[in-house]
Amino acid sequence: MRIDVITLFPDFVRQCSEVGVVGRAQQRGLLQVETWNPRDYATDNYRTVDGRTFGGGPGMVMMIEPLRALFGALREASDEPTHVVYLSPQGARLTQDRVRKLAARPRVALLCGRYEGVDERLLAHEVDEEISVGDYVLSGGELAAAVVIDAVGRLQDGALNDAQSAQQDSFSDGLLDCPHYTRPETDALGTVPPVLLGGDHAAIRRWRRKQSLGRTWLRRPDLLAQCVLDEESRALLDEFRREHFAAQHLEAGTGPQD
Ligand code: 4GX
Repeated sequence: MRIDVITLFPDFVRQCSEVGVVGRAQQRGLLQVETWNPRDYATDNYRTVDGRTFGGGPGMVMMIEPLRALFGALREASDEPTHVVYLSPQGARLTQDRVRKLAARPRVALLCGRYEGVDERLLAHEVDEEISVGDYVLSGGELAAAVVIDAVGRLQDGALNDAQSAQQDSFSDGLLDCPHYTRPETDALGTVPPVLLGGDHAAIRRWRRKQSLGRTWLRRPDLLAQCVLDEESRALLDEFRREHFAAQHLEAGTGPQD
């Protein structure tokens, strides 16, 4: 897959995508990240890319002309159609579902806005999808683009090894991840749940599933509401809830009848 990033800060975006799993995916030729700087397509001596906002008020807006020329060059340079994404808080929330759909495309372009954003006419003409990484305001689209590159890059075939397999991710089944432990077995901070030390793989699978369900119930009831649970899952979640309430009552020094 190829990702083209349109940004006034190409070095920053490139550096973000060169580390870890996604950096390795690039080295292995599974992912190609290229940057395009609107400043290179400005035509005046000052290489202007922004203008004052019509209607008054503070802030600057990224102008049509450099971006029109840039998109012309970008589309000229690609043999396949490019799916263009604009990163902004007005977009649809990025979910693992959207990540999967983007990851399946051969070419995606990420448009990073600075200042107050991009002239709306350019957006209407060039952008296929507007995405937000969350309900907060960044100072530009670059970090949001880096989030998309990371989440999409690690899903490319061959990017993850077996241990990291995307099958094991939280969200792959719509639930949060279970807790994880490593050596030592006993520590001043506590002991590892005994079931994980026993080698009963069916019991371990059930424990992990139960923790995933329970944590999702406690922390993200909105996600749980989206899940269709089979009979085993419902039983495991019931078990988790009963244990959770029992532990709460112990903590409060009261019984369920109080
Ligand atoms: N998820 N930002 C875009 C420029 C901007 C300003 C106003 C449209 C209107 C963001 C996010 C995000 C900051 C990127 C503002 N665009 N992007 N930028 N949250 O906060 O994606």
